[in-house]
Amino acid sequence: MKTLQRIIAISLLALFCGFSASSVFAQDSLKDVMKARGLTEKDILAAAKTYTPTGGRDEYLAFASGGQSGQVIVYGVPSMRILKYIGVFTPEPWQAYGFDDESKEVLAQGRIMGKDITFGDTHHPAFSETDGEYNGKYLFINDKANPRIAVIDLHDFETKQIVVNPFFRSSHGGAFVTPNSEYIMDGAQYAAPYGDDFVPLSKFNEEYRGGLTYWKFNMEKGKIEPENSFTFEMGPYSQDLSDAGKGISYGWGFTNSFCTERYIGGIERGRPPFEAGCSSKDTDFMHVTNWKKAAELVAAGKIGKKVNGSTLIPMKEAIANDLLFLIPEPKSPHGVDVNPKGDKIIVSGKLDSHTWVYDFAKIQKAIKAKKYEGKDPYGVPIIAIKDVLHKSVAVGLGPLHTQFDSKECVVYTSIYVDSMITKWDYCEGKVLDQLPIHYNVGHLMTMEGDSVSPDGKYLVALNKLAIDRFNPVGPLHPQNHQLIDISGDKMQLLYDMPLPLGEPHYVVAIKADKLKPGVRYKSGWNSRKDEKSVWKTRAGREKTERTCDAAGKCTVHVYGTTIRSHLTPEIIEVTEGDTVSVHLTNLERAQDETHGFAMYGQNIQLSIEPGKTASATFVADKAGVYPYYCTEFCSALHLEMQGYMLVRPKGYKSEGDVIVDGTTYTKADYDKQVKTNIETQGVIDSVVKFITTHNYKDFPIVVALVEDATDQLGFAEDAKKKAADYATKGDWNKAMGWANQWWQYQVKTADMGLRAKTHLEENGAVKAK
Ligand code: K7E
Ligand code: CUA
Repeated sequence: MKTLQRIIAISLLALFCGFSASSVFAQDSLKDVMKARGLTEKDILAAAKTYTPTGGRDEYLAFASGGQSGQVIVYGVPSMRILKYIGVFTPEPWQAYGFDDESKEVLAQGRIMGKDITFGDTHHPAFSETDGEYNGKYLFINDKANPRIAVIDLHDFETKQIVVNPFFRSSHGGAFVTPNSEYIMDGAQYAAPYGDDFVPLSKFNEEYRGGLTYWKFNMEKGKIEPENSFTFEMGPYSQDLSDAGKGISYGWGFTNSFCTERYIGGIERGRPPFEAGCSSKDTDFMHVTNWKKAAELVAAGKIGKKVNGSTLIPMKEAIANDLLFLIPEPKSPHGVDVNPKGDKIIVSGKLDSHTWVYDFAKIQKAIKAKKYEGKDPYGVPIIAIKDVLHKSVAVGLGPLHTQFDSKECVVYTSIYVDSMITKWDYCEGKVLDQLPIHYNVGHLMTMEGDSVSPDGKYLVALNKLAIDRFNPVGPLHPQNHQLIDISGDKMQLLYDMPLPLGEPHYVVAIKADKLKPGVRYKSGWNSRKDEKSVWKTRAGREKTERTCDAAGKCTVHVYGTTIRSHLTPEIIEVTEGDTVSVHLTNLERAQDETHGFAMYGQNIQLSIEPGKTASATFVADKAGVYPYYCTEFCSALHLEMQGYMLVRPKGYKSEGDVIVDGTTYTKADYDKQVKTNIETQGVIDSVVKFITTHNYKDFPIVVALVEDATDQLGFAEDAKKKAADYATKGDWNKAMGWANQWWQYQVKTADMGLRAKTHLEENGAVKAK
């Protein structure tokens, strides 16, 4: 691949040079370029703050919800370069997510009422935390349309688990974590009856319910444990988003809600629509829950009942045990955010130009004194706003979400209607700065902004509309993520990034050096289960097994391997009607040497990263010839990485079926090839000498390359032996074939050796003493 890349790069360069006479690329002074491209000094400054030189890395990695794509989008900050899409609720062919057997099992965990749901409306990603700091281990994200939460392992950026909420019919209010990821908070939005039974809308107030689930997360196992999770039954209000308490509010959770009018629409029946009925009251309710005490009571068997393998805490029990309270909130609120210290809770009302700041100490005081202004229709105590409000600040029209700065008391609130970001001081209650954005911002995000120690530095505005910001691409516009410098007193807009995959509601960013993803799996690894695959196959142990049951149903298991540049086996023979399971183990240890596997007409595609074992199961229901091949351009002879699956008709009688080579070779051909190989070995030896006489062990990249090269050379030895054996027998075709294979391994060794040598030369390696 590298050689080809080089050739391609050179041709591209030639193209550029040929056309560059009138373009900006030929200019060499900054002034000329600015003039040619119409750039101002401010543009250049913004560019300098985001531009990441070739080969450079970003300081932060952002994990954005992929909205309707059901995926997660990973990009760097400040460069805003997209690095990865992670398949979560939706099949993603490149990663073979939803195509290999292993990931199909993960997606199957998200089935609802027996149906495959291959779409997700992802909204809120959240990092796992330790003591309120992002620990870089896991990412959680919800699916609003189908009440599900997924767990993504940040060791390999793969989705490992999906859980379906046992009570809700939607899940807007996930995923928000408690400070040690003890629990993942997940609120319903659309009230519905618990369970699958039909309940008429006339029983809305009595039998429709909202709720808040605390999913138990086991950090060691990296798994959500539904059996240890519990759900608060709540009134049929539209529970919106949540945030967990921290610091002095540790152990508590806050969930805002709207439509506490409990209005049911019916515009077609002449009733006012939802939007009118759900915005009639001046205030809605924030739900305050004591998860720590609830967990203890559930564990002690004092409250809760087991339903669908999980625990439900009926409202009556929550009220009786002081676990659930309500506090009025500004009209039609959206989002709730606890400050890093944990003593203030901030809520904005979409239809109120004010953002309200609550004081946790005052909330505690009211609860202790049992000082309530009344109860809601379900008996939940309501704490009076005047008893707990710290400030109410006019921040702009249509305020939504709030994020925190590294400076104490400083926050940023997204202003939807006014299309701007307001920077303000929630301690003093005064506005500090306002910046227009483009257009209609939803969420916003600061670096590590949900942790107990936000970094400030940058803010990303997740704008709902892009309108005229990018080259037109038809009626469906990309989303616009705008990068804003917040390091100074005044916010400065730096960059517009189009995101064309769905509407990412929220994004979280983590310091890049907190992530330590691997580059290879342990050999023969089932990555989705994170254990050794039962289909692991070693080099030389490839085999095909066919077993039939009493009814005559037959299954063929192919235990295969991949390594540059061949798939083993290269011929698979099965009989029409067989169920075929191809299990491929990637024998590579080298970084970035992924192989793929696709086959004609079977909807099969695998992504087999170094060390991984992946499987594809299908029924070979039609006799015929099915070529298969590697789908990643892994090496110079990648195109030769191929094979045939032959599906014989039932009752097929072999006529000997001897394979005849298209070309016949002689001893002279063989001798010539061996001579080439010996010369190639000379090149390898000189490269090896260069490497080993330098301090290559100080360069981890080179050490890895050397390991890989040694590996390949080991295979070369084996091929060399086979060639010699066939030569002694005078089978020149096989001798020639294995001599060629010996050379192929040499070429791969030389390729890696040269890469290692270049790296040493470019990075100032010195001669070892
Ligand atoms: Cu779009 Cu968080 Cu679902 Cu606000 S939510 S914008
Ligand atoms: Cu392996 Cu292409």
